Amino acid sequence: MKNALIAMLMVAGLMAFTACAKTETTGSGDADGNSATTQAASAGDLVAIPLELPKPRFSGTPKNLPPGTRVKIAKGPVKPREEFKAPEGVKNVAFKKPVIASDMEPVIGTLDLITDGSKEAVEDAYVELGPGVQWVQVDLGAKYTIYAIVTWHEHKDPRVYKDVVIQVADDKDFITNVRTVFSNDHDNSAGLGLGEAWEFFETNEGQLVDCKGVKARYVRAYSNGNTADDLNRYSEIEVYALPAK
Ligand SMILES: [Ca+2]
Ligand SMILES: [Ca+2]
Repeated sequence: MKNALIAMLMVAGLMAFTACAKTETTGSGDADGNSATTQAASAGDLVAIPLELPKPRFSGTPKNLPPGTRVKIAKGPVKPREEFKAPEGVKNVAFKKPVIASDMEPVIGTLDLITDGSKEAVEDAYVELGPGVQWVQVDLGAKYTIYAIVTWHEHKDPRVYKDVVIQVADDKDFITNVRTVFSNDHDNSAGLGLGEAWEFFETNEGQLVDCKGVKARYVRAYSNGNTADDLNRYSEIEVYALPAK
C-alpha cells in the first residue's frame, strides 16, 4: 500500500514536470523574415519600450483575405501584441527628424507628418505618395543602436500593404552597408530581394520590427500600394534606439 502511494506521487510529480517543460517551449516566436546581420541585445535589464499606441478605429480583422494576399490569420480572438523590451533608456529617436521620400511632392500631406508624433487614423494625419513602389526615409542624424522600428501606414480600415520592406543603412543613398530588417515581398516584385515575412492587416498597433541592435543612421520604409488602392500612405515611423557606441 505504501509503495503504491509512493509510485502514484512519483507519477504525479513527473506529470507536473512535463507540464512545466511544455509551457517553457511555447514562448518561441516564428521567423519573421529578418535577414539583418545584427547582434542580440546585451544581457542587461530589459524594460518595455515607451511605445504609445493610437486609438483603434475598428476591432478584429476580416476572416476573408483580400485576393492575392498572404496573411497569417490568428486562430481565435486577436490578442494585443506583447510589449517589446529593450535596454533601459531606449526612446523614439526618429521624433521630429528630417524625412525624404521617393516622391518629394506627395499627393496628400507633407513628409514631416511621418515623424511628428501623431499616428491617429484621422484626416490630414498621413502623407500619401503616388502609385507603385515608393519609399520614405528618416535621417536619425547620427548612428544609433536600433532595437525596434514601428511603422503606421494608415489604420482606419484593415487593408494590407504590398511589398513592405524596411531597410537601414549608413549612407543616405542606400548604397553601402544596406541591411534589410523586414521584408514580406515574397515574389521580389519590388526588386529588393525576396522576403519571407507574412503580410499583415494594418491596425492601430502599427508594424513593429525587432531590429536586434542593428547599428545605422538612416531608416527607409518601402511599400507598393495596398489592397484598397495603388497609393502609399504613411502616418508615422518610430525608431527605438540608443546612441551607438
Ligand atoms: Ca504622424
Ligand atoms: Ca510582392
